[in-house]
Amino acid sequence: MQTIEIVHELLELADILEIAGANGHRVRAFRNGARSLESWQGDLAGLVEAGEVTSIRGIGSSLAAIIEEAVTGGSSAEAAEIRASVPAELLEWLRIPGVGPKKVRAIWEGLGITRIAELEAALRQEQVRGLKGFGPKSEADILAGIERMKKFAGRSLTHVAEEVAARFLLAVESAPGVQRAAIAGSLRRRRETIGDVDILVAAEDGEPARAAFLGSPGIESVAAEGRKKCRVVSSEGIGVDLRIVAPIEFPAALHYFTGSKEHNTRLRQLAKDRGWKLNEYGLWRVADGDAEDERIETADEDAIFRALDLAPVPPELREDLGEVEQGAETESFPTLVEVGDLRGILHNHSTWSDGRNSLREMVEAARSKGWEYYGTADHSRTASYAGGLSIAELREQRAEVDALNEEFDDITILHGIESDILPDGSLDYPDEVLAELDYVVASVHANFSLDRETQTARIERALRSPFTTVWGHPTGRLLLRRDPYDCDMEHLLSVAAEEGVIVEINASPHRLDLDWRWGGRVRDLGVEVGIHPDAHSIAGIDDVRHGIGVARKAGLTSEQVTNTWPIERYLGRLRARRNRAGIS
Ligand code: DGT
Ligand code: CA
Ligand code: CA
Ligand code: ZN
Repeated sequence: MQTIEIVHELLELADILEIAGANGHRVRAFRNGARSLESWQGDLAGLVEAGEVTSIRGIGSSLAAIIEEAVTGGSSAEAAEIRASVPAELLEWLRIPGVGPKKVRAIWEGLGITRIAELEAALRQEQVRGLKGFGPKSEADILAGIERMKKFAGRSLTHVAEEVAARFLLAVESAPGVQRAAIAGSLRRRRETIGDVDILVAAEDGEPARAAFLGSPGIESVAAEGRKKCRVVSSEGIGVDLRIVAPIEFPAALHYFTGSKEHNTRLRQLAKDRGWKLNEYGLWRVADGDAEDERIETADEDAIFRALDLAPVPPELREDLGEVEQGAETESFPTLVEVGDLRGILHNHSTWSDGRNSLREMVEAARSKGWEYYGTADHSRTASYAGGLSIAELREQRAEVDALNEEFDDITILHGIESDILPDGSLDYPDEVLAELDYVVASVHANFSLDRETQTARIERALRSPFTTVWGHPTGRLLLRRDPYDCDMEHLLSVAAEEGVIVEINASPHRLDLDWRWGGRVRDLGVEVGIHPDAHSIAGIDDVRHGIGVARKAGLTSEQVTNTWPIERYLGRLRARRNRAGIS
């Protein structure tokens, strides 16, 4: 097992212990151990060999034994004993949003049920509200959680699907005879969640590609192993489809398997209107009677669009949300923003609040990418659970920012804060403190369930503050976990436009928020957008690529994305926002 897998194992054991009613010390020891193992950087296998696992802070001898067994591939007696202490079905309850080990224990103990179906029945029969700590509201919440879990069942976050896709692509790409290999489906369209991964291969002889695919590492089970069609389930639990086509079929197949289904239907109709036929094998002139249809040569996907008198549609836009009409009216689509366009990143965390790397390490990482500016925005004081900064700490941090700016002449560090939007819509520090900062990301982190009107008014107030530069993760959704809060987005986007507030595309794969579906509104209003990684570690910085996917899906060019701008223009943008409000 890799370190990260061991971390997950320890966290799961902690959950099981808590469900089993183990004492709090022991549960905490597992959680703390997992956390310190996660942040520990070194050669774990070497440490195990030397018998020095307990030298990691927070790892005692009992945890060390579990880790040692996990590293060497064995299974520890203690882990097995913990697992045996509760029915395994109970662990599935933890996938219900809003249900943690404490609730699982209480319901299991109170009603003696173990399966989710039984839980659902108990909730509907109002048996749970009688248990201590529960009421009609929590019953309704858990039921809603189960509904959501069902709705999301079988979908995965993009960063996980991406990793799986890369592994299988690598396996088939180098197989003998493979001329082209590509990722298609929702992943190529950069959807925010992925049902399954689709991989397409062009080869005259598909056998080597097929063998390479089925021999790829990380396969849980094989669902189909046909000559041209294979399907496996990866060890991450994600379905992976492989289609093998002849090289001449590749462009049409790539178009077909990229989808969306709705987009395909529109194009098939356009072909039909001309007496043609478009399918996964090609574009055809339909012949009369028994004669064979005649293939219309299309060297690549673009040629298919051109043949149908459409400008080639970028994959991200293929959702039948106006792209077919647009393609018919224009010669070419605007060039969508790319990762290489970025000149800086904003909204990042450091060890000053809940980040895992120091501010200096984060800045060094941004420098090494060649970016011109880096904006730090740790949590504000109300977010005490995330180590939010007091006024004194904010000023100390300013000193570090100044020193780093002094030290580096190839990158500008901007001092910001991610200010909680308080329940009444005010920001988290007095004006004179906010005025000391270079920028403010205003975000909702609590009070998600206000009614629509109150929530809208609350956020509007924050957007109208002259100190608010950026509206952070605007809808508040957590993909596959939490729906957006109820508010009038349409109105709030117009407020952002009016006030000159930058609307964030939060690139964390758990958020991808602003939702790309607001792209049309954003473009109509001329709202400016910032693609921000919300990085909590150096590795998190690379999440910007997911944000780029969202921005492309929203149809945005680099011009509308503020952090593609040169530093002077960006600083001018920050100044203009403040000047308008008469703050210097
Ligand atoms: P997913 O996997 O749910 O995230 O979404 P997709 O879009 O990847 O869907 P998937 O994997 O079922 O199929 C991949 C593409 O294949 C899909 O986007 C369009 C094409 N396709 C699949 N089934 C049909 C169909 O019945 N009709 C048409 N026109 N296209 C289809
Ligand atoms: Ca798919
Ligand atoms: Ca599929
Ligand atoms: Zn946040």
